[in-house]
Amino acid sequence: MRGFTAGLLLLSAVTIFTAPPVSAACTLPNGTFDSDVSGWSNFADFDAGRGNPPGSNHVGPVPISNSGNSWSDCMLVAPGDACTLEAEVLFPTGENANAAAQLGILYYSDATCSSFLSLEVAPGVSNSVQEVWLPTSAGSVVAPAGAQGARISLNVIAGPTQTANANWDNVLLSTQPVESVPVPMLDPSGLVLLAGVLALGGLVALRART
Ligand SMILES: [Ca+2]
Repeated sequence: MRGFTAGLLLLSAVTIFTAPPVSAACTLPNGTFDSDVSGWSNFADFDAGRGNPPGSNHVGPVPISNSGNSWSDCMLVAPGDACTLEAEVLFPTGENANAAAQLGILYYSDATCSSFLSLEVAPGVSNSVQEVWLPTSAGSVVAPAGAQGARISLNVIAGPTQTANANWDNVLLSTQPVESVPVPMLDPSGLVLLAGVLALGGLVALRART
């Protein structure tokens, strides 16, 4: 019985230490804008006609040579929280070139998102392609040391000659544990085997010389 209990304890310990980290912070309310832009502020403007499927967050018009952001409400995070961040963006027709959009996440050192800490962004998306939903991803984003709050940023950047507009949809923050890059290493038995091969090689070389 003691052995059985010890086994259970060992199994529990193994379960605890091998379970992947699950971040409660990797959830974003209303990233699909099905019926409104609740949970988003600043440039947040609901567009019922556009979307993939219908319903999206229209950001704009952003003034010439400026940038405008729609921000999600402040989310609670903890240092080390790792999530993947992705979305889709569409530039309407009739926009001049030189406008762009960029998905990002802002981290704050407080739970009300008032003290900015750092920013992670996806590569910028050019508006050279219009009326097409373009996927964009910031990949895996990790809350830095000291982070307590975070906001998603749906950014639109206007060029020097015309205001800019873009629609955002399917903003998704999901649990994605950061996988460490495996370092190629030989295990001890491999090292023994390697030592044996080297010794044999040396022996063969010596015999060939004599
Ligand atoms: Ca939608």
